[in-house]
Amino acid sequence: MEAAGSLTSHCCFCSMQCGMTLVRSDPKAEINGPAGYTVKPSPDFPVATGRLCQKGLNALDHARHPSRILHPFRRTEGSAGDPAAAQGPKEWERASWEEALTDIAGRIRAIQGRAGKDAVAVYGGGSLTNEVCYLMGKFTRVALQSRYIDYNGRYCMSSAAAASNRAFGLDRGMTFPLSEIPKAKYIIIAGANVAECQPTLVPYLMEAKKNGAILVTTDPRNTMTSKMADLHVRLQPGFDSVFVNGLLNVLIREKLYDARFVAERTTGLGEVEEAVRPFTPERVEELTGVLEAVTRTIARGFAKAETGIVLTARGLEQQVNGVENTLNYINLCLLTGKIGRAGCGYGAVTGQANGQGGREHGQKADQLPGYRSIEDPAARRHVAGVWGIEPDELPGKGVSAYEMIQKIDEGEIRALIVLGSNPVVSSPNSRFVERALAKLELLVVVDLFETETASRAHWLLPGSSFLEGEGTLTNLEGRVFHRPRAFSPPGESLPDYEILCRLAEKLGRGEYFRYPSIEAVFAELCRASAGGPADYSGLTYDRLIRAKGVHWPCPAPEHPGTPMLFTGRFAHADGRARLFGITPKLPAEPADAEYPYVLTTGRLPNHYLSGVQTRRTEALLKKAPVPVAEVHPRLAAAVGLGVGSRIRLTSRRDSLVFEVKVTEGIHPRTIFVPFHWGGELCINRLTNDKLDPVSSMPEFKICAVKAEKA
Ligand SMILES: Nc1nc2c(c(=O)[nH]1)N[C@H]1C(S)=C(S)[C@@H](COP(=O)(O)OP(=O)(O)OC[C@H]3O[C@@H](n4cnc5c(=O)[nH]c(N)nc54)[C@H](O)[C@@H]3O)O[C@H]1N2
Ligand SMILES: Nc1nc2c(c(=O)[nH]1)N[C@H]1C(S)=C(S)[C@@H](COP(=O)(O)OP(=O)(O)OC[C@H]3O[C@@H](n4cnc5c(=O)[nH]c(N)nc54)[C@H](O)[C@@H]3O)O[C@H]1N2
Ligand code: SF4
Ligand SMILES: [Mo]
Repeated sequence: MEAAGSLTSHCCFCSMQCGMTLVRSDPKAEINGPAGYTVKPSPDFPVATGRLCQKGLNALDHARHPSRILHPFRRTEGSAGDPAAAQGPKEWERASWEEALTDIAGRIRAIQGRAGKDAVAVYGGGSLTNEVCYLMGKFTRVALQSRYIDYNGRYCMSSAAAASNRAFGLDRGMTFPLSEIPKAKYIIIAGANVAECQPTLVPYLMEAKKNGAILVTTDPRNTMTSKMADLHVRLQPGFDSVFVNGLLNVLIREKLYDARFVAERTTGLGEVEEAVRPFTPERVEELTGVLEAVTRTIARGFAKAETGIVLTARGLEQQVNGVENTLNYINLCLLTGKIGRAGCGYGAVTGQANGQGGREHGQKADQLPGYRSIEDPAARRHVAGVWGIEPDELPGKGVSAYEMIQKIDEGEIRALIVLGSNPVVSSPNSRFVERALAKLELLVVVDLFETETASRAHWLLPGSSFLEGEGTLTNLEGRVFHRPRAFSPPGESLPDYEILCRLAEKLGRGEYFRYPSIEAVFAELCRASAGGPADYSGLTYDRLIRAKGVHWPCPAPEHPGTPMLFTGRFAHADGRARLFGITPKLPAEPADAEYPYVLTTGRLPNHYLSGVQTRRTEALLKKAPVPVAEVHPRLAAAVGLGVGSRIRLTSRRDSLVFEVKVTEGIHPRTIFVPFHWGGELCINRLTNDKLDPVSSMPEFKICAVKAEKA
């Protein structure tokens, strides 16, 4: 039970979704607002067992920041000197909700009248609740009747999702609950920096190590995660599939794989044997520099360990070969029979608060709620039935997030609603994105702040923070849980769901969006998901609150939920998992004589994504006020960097200058820059926008650059 005067919530940042208690530390402060509250870890929520990282401890600060947008604002280029404009950011004019929604709906109808329904698109996010994600999809298909919706999870989980769907027939990031980690005797963490990105997962790894587990990491850099490892494999970006083929080669040549499991529960062994034949550990050493003894040791160790887990994240997934890289790591689990039993499994470590649920309920271009395909006639009938429309009225599938931006550039999409993302900072080749968005006839951004994307909008609408919207989220282990509302939205800001429903009303489609409460939205989501892969139909708020979360699938009220997947069968029709033989391919833009270095990008422990929230949090910003490029001493010497020098990085798209940190802990020809800043510090101005052909994931982790002393 909470102490009197305290409230319960969950951190808004990563996929661990640690529980937090908000303690009223200033008795004089207003009760209905975060001003007088302090964050404490909540021991009640089982996942993080009473821990919060720096970001969680400071999570109230952005929500109560003075720059929060508290009213609808309309862009008024010529309104300087207008007294109304003084109340908001420059060039913005404050408006009422009535004016805002009436104008937006009128413009949408005019654009659709001229250019067709698909001229209006929606761009969502993975930090939103399941209920809001669900409504984003329903709003697009039913209120706008457009095919174009996608979300920032395309830049995040799409390669891992596609790989899991291919291999297992189902995508739930982790196939096991976190509580299995301490039972694993061998853990491989590939392209994942969990110690900096999911810090409260570390105690599970420490527990496993205490129980005798061996921990292996692969990364081009030394990170806080690799520092925990028994063996760290320093790979140049783009070489994971070569290295994994080396491991698989040893497993097969030395007959170390689990022949019975492979025969009974998988198909495709022959394909793998074929693909990995050339990749002897000696050959892998020539290609990657990883000593052949290291490859052999890891292959043998993992195969012989009684239990084992493989975790991957964006390091190898955010590449044009991201799906294949991921499939190869999944091969390791399948060949060794390490899945579907205690202490075993594969996990793609989900990133955002609701990165998992965000991709299950219809925000993806080709999906309906419950992780159903929008091209499956039975799924269309079911969901149309729940929504009270004819299946024919449902649009077909749209395109991925970055491809929507390309369609804006080409003029096919003319209006965009962004809710819960900052694509001007987080998209690859972001200069192109800036130019494309400038072509829009209507850009509506629903956010807490005037972000780099919002500053280009025609309308900026004040949405709700994590403290103000009740709903459910699904964490990295597939646990669906309830997050209560702590405070009412400040000023005139509204819960996101209400904004969508009110806009639907203005568009003349209100009859489909009248809910007595947010709980009613969840009940409808559960019905829509019934019978789908991500089946939530056995869940209710009451049950989630009592049980502190339930793992999906949960198809009936009496069903206990499914913490461990694939115990008896995989989700393909024949019950078997698929092995895939992977022939490693080059990245889209390998280093060459003109652009001799590889730029890779990623995260810092104290910032979050496009930085909108954490750059507004003083305690976090002061630890990393600007992005710093990490370079190897040899590269620094080759470029002629001295103490205090800055580095100019130039890709085929743009050129920017950064502060430098020289460190032995990075691959000598690789440069790392974090992506949490906008404008002249936005590393995505340099990144490559080539997409994985299956997942449409951009290649954030590899592009070729020149480096010079600035
Ligand atoms: N502090 C913090 N935590 C976060 C976030 C944040 O912004 N800040 N974001 C959240 C989100 S949305 C996500 S998706 C997750 C992301 O979590 P991660 O994927 O763990 O984070 P990244 O830093 O993007 O990439 C992980 C590592 O991949 C390495 N890498 C680069 N190229 C390669 C390669 O070719 N092979 C291999 N093996 N490794 C490579 C990088 O050096 C980096 O250390 O974190 C979540 N947690
Ligand atoms: N170079 C490079 N680029 C990357 C990556 C990388 O590793 N390298 N990683 C990619 C990944 S994994 C991800 S997930 C994306 C994420 O990139 P973005 O989608 O841009 O992520 P955020 O910065 O979280 O943007 C979320 C926005 O929504 C707002 N917001 C937060 N909560 C709410 C809410 O409840 N309601 C409303 N209305 N608004 C809210 C925030 O203020 C913020 O402006 O970036 C991708 N871009
Ligand atoms: S580990 Fe993730 S969810 Fe937990 S406090 Fe840190 S950022 Fe928040
Ligand atoms: Mo992400």
